[in-house]
Order: sequence, then C-alpha cells, then structure tokens
Amino acid sequence: MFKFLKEKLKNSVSSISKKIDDEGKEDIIEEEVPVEESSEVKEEEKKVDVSESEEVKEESSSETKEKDSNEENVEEEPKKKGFFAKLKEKFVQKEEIDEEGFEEVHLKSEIEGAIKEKEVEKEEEKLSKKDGEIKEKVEKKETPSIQELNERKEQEEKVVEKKEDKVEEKEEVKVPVEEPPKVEGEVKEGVVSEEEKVDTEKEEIIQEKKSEEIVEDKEEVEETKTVEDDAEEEPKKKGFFGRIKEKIVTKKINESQFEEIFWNLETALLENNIAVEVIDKIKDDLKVEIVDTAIKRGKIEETIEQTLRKSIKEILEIGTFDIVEKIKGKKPFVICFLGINGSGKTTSIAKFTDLLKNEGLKVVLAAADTFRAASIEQLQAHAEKLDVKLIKQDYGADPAAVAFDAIDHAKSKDMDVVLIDTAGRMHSNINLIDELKKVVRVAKPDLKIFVGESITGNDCVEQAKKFDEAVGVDGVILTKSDIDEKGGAMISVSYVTKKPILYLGTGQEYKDLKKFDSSVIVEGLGLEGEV
Ligand SMILES: Nc1nc2c(ncn2[C@@H]2O[C@H](COP(=O)(O)OP(=O)(O)O)[C@@H](O)[C@H]2O)c(=O)[nH]1
Ligand SMILES: [Mg+2]
Repeated sequence: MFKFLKEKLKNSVSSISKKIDDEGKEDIIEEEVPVEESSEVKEEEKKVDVSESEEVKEESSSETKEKDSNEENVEEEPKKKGFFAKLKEKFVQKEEIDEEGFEEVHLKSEIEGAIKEKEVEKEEEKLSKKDGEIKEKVEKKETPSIQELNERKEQEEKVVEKKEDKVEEKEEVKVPVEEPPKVEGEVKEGVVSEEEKVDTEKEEIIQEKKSEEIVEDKEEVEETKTVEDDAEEEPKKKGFFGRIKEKIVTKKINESQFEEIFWNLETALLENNIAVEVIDKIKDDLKVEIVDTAIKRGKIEETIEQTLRKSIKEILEIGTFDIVEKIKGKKPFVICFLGINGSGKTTSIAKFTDLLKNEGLKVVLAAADTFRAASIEQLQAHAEKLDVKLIKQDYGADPAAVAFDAIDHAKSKDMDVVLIDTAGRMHSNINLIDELKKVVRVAKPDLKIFVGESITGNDCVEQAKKFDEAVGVDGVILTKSDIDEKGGAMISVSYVTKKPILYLGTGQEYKDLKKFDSSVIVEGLGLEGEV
C-alpha cells in the first residue's frame, strides 16, 4: 500500500530538514546556568574560549578576503568575452605551456565541465519554469494535470541526470591529476603547487568542519545531559562548556524561505494525487510549527514528521462513525451503494454482506443495477455463495422498483439490512443521475455509500464530490487500496468531501474489507509515533 508515497514523503522530509539546517538563520541561545564556580576556572575557560574563536574568525575572514579579490581579478576581464571565446583563449594559452598533453586533457575536461554546467543550468531553468506553472495553478486552487506533473517529474529527472553526468565527468578528470605524466620541471612545479594549494585548502575546510562538529556534538551532549539530569545534581559533574553556559543552536526560517523549501514536499504530494485542499492544510500546519520558530538543530526532521503525522491524522478522522452499530439501531436498515462503473460496488456489497452475517445480521440484497450486462448474475452468484436472499427483476426494469421490493421483503420477513446495488454511472450523465435520484427518493436509504477506486486519485475525489452534490453521500468505501502505491485518494477524499472513509477494499476475497483506521495509514506512511 502506497509504497511510492511513503518513499517520497521520507525523501522530502529529510531534504526539507537539510535545507532548513543549511539555509535557516542560526540562533545560538545562551542560557545562564546558575552555578557557583571558582573565579579561577571561569577565567581560564573564558580565555580559551575567546582566543580560540578569535583566531578562527581572523583566519576565515582574511581567507575570504583573499579569495574574493582573487575571484574578482580572474573574472573581471573575460566577462566581456563570450563563453566559448573565453574557454578557447584559456585552452590555447595552456596548450602552449604543456606539450605533453597533460594540460590539454585537463583543459579539455574543463571545457566539457563548463559545457555540462551550462546544460545543467538550462535544464534547471526549464524545471523552474514548469514549477512556476504548477505553482500558479495550485495558488488558484486548481489541480495540476497528471501530464503536467509527469512532465515536471521527467524534467526533474533530467536535471538529476545532467548533474550526475557532470559529477562522473569530474571523477574521470581526476585520473591525470592523480598521476601526472612527466613534464618540464617548471611547469610541473607550478601545476603541483596549485594542486597542493587546493588540497591544503580542502583539508583546512575539512579540519574546520570537523572541529565545528566536535564542538556541536559536545554541546548537544551537554544539552541532553542537562535535560535528563536531575536538576539538583551536583553542578561539578557538568562538562567544560556546561559549567559556564548552555548553548542551544536553533534554526529559523521565514515565510518566503518556507515557501521555497516546502515546494519539494508539495510536488511530492501532488505527484501522489493528493488534493490541493489537503496540501494547503498540511502546508498551513507546517507553517505554524516551523516559520519564525526556533527549532533545535537535529530536531528539525522530528518536528516536521510530528506535524505531518498530526496533520494527516486530523485529515483522516473526519466525522467517522461505527456503521455496524448504526445498522443495529434500526430495522430494516437500508444502504444504497453509488459510484461509477467498475469501481467495486458489487464486490464491496458481497464483502459487506459477509461481514454483517458474521455480526449475526440478516441481509437482503437488491439487484438494482438493471442496466449493465451480467450485473444481476454477478450479484446472484454472491447471494448464493453467501446464502442470502436476492431481490431482482429483469434487465431494463426500474431500479427504484427493485429497491422498493427488497425493502418490502425485508419488512415482511423481519430482516435487518437491505443493501442496494446500483448501476455504475458517471456523475456527468444526467439521465442516469436522475434515475439514481429516483432510487434514493423511493428507497429513502439510511445511508448512501460512495464506492470509489483508490487508485484513481484525484478523479475519485472529484467523483465523490459530484455524487455528494447530486444525491448526498454519507460515507466512502475505497476499493483496490491493495494495488494503490500513491494513496492520494485515501488521504484526500474525507477532507475534501467531509465524509468519512468507512472501509478499504484490500483484495478480491470476502475477507478483504478492512475497517478504516487512520493510525494504520499514518503508520503505513512511516509517520508512526505519538501525536
Ligand atoms: N484488487 C482489488 N480488486 C477489486 C477490489 N474491489 C473490487 N475489485 C475488482 O474490481 C472489478 C470491478 O468490481 P465490481 O464489483 O464489478 O464493480 P462495480 O461495477 O462497481 O460493481 C472486479 O474485477 C473486482 O474483483 C479490491 O478491493 N481490490
Ligand atoms: Mg456492479
């Protein structure tokens, strides 16, 4: 069940978390810890702290300055020249220095790399254009078409492909760099020293990162310790930093950053056929929790998951009720099943009959689909198998009359439930909808259940809406959830129609009708945990 959605959700949540971590404004909240300390220790720590951080600051700022001025010098002149002219010039220049071919290879790959970079840029531009079009629709509360979403997805894949291509190319280039062929001393020296410079720079960055991580780790450890530790515990046991101050690093993003960062999840939800209304709710809920709120580093993913879990649970738990209890409260209880052709009405009626029989209830079936060939025989076969009474007439008979007969039979034979099977029809077919209205008028069902195919996503949601407008819907059965990888209908139909999902069809056997349980869905999406 919805493997695809689960995967997409997981990827989006971790990518959003990473982006917030990278792009979010960093706040270091420093909290004074009321600890009596000897002034000696304080002084000592302060000294270390200040001198270390200042050194780092100085180093990095002078480095940046140097880098900036270098870049400026290199870029200023060739800017005026065209892209290829610039590359050609570079190529010719370097070719002169090196006859052994080393630089040539190096430069060729540089050119290719630059071309690839351009290609990536081009594909990214196309992607952002497609994103823009979809965003515009979503803002207008329109559902983007499957074709549009597919095209966007293809474009996204192209960008990834081009990027991978670029990386592969880079890796290939490494070979001559690692084993430079023999060249004239002077040139070699120049090249090597340049490489070495890059290497040392890299190393410096790595070192810097490492030390940063260590500091962070330390802080985090301290943080959890203080939370977990007994408040009254001896302060002496606290670590180096903890003795003076608690530092909590948090991340904050503003609304426009949120919009940009959320786009990833938004497209994942759209691709999985989740309705625009539902996406809006999820987005609003996330906004409240995330925008302009300081979230502890390392807790971002957890916060997003928790909010999603709460949001989706709320979405799924709209006006739910226990149908069997309801049935037991009135005799005969009449239920009419609606939906388009092939959505699974007849099969669901058979499954539901089995369930009600197991509850000790006496069921009558009404073959009010007098329209579709073999539909009466199909229901008859189930009735025989399940050993329940079937009321039928000939094909072409008035379905309202069949329903009326079945109710009459139930009343006279003291039966508990009447289940009316109706002919499938599109909500746009006025004649058939009028016929259905007549069935409803005559049978006055206690419940009208819309049966829709989970796999049809937004179409299913749209049908449910239209059937509700035409004759009224009280609850939904979603069939074929066993073969639904996306889960869009399941997550959207209740929220959009404000009618609960009562059962899920999970296969072709009688037992494959499962009472809808929002916790199972939330868990199935990999969002298990406390709400
Ligand atoms: N895999 C799967 N197939 C189902 C499910 N429910 C119905 N079907 C199949 O869907 C097809 C159409 O079902 P049917 O009950 O005739 O639809 P109707 O036209 O609405 O009455 C049949 O082949 C059923 O076996 C389900 O939950 N899972
Ligand atoms: Mg049928």
